[in-house]
Formats: sequence, C-alpha cells, structure tokens
Amino acid sequence: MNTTDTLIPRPSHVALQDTPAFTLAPTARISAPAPAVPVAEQLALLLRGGTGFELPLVEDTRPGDISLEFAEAFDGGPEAYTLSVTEKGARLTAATPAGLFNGVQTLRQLFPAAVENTEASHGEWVIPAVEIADAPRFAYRGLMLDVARSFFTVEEVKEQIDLMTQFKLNALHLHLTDDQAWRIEIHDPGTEGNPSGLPYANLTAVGGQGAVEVSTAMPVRGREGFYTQQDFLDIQAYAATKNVLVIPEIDLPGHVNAALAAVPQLNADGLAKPMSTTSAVGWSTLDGSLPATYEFVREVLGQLAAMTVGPYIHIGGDEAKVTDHDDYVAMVQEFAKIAANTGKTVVGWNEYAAGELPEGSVIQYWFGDLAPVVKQAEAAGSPVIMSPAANTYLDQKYSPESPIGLEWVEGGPFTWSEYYNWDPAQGGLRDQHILGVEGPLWTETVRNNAQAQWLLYPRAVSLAEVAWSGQELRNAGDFRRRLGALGERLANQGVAFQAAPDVEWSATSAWPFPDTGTSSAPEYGTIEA
Ligand code: TNX
Repeated sequence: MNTTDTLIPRPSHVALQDTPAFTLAPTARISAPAPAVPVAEQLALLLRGGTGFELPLVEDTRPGDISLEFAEAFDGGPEAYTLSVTEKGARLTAATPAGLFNGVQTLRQLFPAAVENTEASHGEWVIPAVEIADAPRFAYRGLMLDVARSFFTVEEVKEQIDLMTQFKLNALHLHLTDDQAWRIEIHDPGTEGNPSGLPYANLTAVGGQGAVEVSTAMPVRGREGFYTQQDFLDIQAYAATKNVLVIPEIDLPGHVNAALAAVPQLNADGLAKPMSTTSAVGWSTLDGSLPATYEFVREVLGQLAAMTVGPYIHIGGDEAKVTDHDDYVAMVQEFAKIAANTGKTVVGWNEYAAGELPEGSVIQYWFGDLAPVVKQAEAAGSPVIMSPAANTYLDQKYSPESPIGLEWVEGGPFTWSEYYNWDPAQGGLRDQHILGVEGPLWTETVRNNAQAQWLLYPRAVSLAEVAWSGQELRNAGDFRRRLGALGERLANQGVAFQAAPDVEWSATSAWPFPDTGTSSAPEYGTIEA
C-alpha cells in the first residue's frame, strides 16, 4: 500500500510524484538548525526505534539526509508545514517548531508501519516521492482526561500524550477536581494569605484519596492520588516537547464535594462533608454567601495560574444543579473575573456563558442549546471549543455490549463514525468563531491506561481529523479505509484500540474485544493485589 494514501489526519495537499522513491539508509542523518533540534530529536527517537539506525543530528545537509528547515513567510498559520520527498532525501519546512513537529508526524506515517516497532526490524525504509503542503483547520485540537474520577499517574499521562500527538492533537485538558477527588496540590499560602486559616493541604491529603466506585469490580484502591505542583510542571514540560498545551480545570461552583470534604470552612455549618465515591452528578455546590468561598477560589486559581505554562485555565461551570440560578450566575461571574485577573484566558463549560464573561473568554460547548453560545461568539467574540456530547464524548460505550463506558448520551452508543460524521461549524457557528475541537474522556468506568486507550482509539482519531482536515477533504468511506491501515501502527505501538467491526483492520488490537466475543479481558479487568 502507498503510505501517501493512508495519512491521518488527511493533509490539505498531497501530490504523489512519479519520480524514484527515497530510501532511508543506515548512514542517513537528520539536519536541523539549533531552534529545530528538539523537534529533530523527537524524529530521531521515533525512527531510531524501528530502524535501529544511528541517525545523528547535524547542521549541514547532504544527499540521503532528512532535513528540517525554517521558512519565514508561511501560508496556513504557525502550525503549517511542507514536506518534500525525493530520491535525494526528505525536506521539512515550517515557520515554527510546532509546524515542523506536525510535519514530523506526517513523515513518520510515510514510513512502513514497522517503523513503529520498539525493537529494530530489518525493513526496507522506503517512502514515496511526494510533495505535501498542510495546515490545520483549527488551532485547538484536544483531548480531556478526567483524572478526578480515576487518577492517572504522571507516567500514564505522558503515555497518552505520546499517542495523541501522532495525530497532531495539541491540547490536553486535565479535569483535576470533582466530587470524588481533588488531584492538584495547593500550598498553604502562610498566615498572611490565609485569613480564614483554610487547610489547603487537606485538598490533596483528604481529597486526593478518593475516586469513583461504580462497581465492586472497580474499587477505589489503585485509582487514588494527586499531582504535586512539581508533577504538574513535569507533565507540562513533557507536553511542550510534543507541541501539546495543557489546560488545567478546577470545576466550580458544582462538582466540588472533595473540596467541601477537605475544607470545612467552605460549608455553611462549618462541618466537612464526607468524601463520596458515587458517580452521580450535580449534587454539590459552593456557597456564594460565604466569604471563605471567594478567598478559597482566589488562592486556588492564583496558584493554578502560577503553575500553568499555557494561556488558559478552565473553571468548569457545568451541572451546578443544586445551585440557585442567581447564585450560580453571581459566583461564575466572580470566579471568571478572578481567573482573568491572573492574566490567563478563562475557559468554561457552556453553562457558564449565562454570566457576563471577561472579554475573550472561551466557551466549551458540550450539551444543550447551542444558540446562546453562537450569540456570545458573535457579539462578545468568545471563541468556542466544540465538544458536543453526541460527537465527541469518549467515555460513551461503543455498543450495548461494551464492557466499559457510560451510555447516557442520546443517540448512542457511538463508534468512530458518529465522531467523524459531523461538522464543528454548525447552528450558525462559523470557523472564525471556533477555537477548535475537544474529546472528553470522563473516567467513571475507566481504571487504567489500557481501558482509556480502548475508549479513545479509534474515536480520538476521528476527532483529530475533524479538527485538522478541512471539511471538503473529509470522507467517511475513505477514512474507514485509512483506519484499517492504521491498525498495524497502533498494534505495533501496543495500543488497546477498539476493533470496530465495520473496519478491515490490518492488525489485531492488544485488547480485541468485542471481536473475540468475550467481555472478559483479564489483564485489564482484574485488580492487581
Ligand atoms: C457530564 S460533561 C459531566 C461529567 C460526567 C459526564 C459523564 C460535563 C461537563 N459534565 O461530570 O462525568 O457527564 O458522561
């Protein structure tokens, strides 16, 4: 098969040449100017694994090399790139390291799937002569990991980053707090910054110990934990090497039971709530009449902003079902102001647009009426992240027989095709209003990375193409064929993808359910002692 035909996401322009192909030789080198060296290193790591070649990084270029170059003016924005492959070598150009990183992902997919093996194999590393010019449709192409309902270690988060970036996904939203747990360390600011003496250390000491328990087969044990501020910096530093921006979320004013359990002063009666393991939603709230509420939010968002490298912080705002509507609006407006005063751009779930938001605040649409979101986008210039549940919710079951996953979203269950066959520009929203697309993985039923992978892949691949490739380039039948070819790459990476029955997979998944007809997958379903 010709690898220029199986690229995912599909590039804007691909012109296969009828000139001789390029063969990567053991003597090949990777040439890059200093600012491109970190990206060149990423490429070298990828290719060294499967080929076993040395692939040293150099500054000059000679025939047979892969070269990374900067070009000043560039069509298609900061993430655009061109890739030119001839018999003499492969040449990537872009205006930024991000553009080069995207080009590297395309180049990687042009090599035979064996390049994804961690052990070197004796392949013929031939890629077709081709001219590619490519740029993303949307700047924000994200996944969300709910680390509150089930904790994911720093290592697991990094593994998720490794996988997502091969499809040019560039945003990782971490849902850090919820009713069942609080996952991010907040330092005690000392007496001066803490007039009410709030026990911030309890947030993780108490709040970090929870998780959802939907069944006895999935106990809390093994799914608790939290990130120190250093851990969070470490995740972001790793993400940055792969062109990924991390967006942290503190969910307010609902989904806060873990905070109410850790900090007694956040309760009107001054008594800490018990921790909870239920998967019910919409039953907890901050109290807008307590000064401690605002003191708390100011301290938490201040520290969060200080440890966040990227421009965004997310303040939640969803499903505050037991919060009086006027209180909700008043709190959310105040919290958004506090967040904006940190210098960051505020993001929230679409309910929060009921309040007046600081200019430029981002609305993440997930559910309900899109019309007010479109209005805000047009009138107030609020960029929108599109996460409509029925097209992006990665926590939903694939079929009624799926051993994990929820199934509350109407129209489900959902496979790769429902997450492919939609256009983010809908209901009057136009591309210029849309920051991008994000697929949330809520983790009530997910207890480790293999299970997360199974819910994510291949649906996250659909979302990656929706976010990257222009609507006119997309075609479900063609995408299904390319997914089939992708199977071998995912299998070589050890990914537990869902073997969608309507796709002709080129290799078997590490977790082939439901093809095997059994719902038991011992290596992923049992609890380690
Ligand atoms: C709704 S989507 C939620 C989450 C749940 C999810 C389960 C959203 C903004 N809130 O709290 O985990 O449903 O699918």
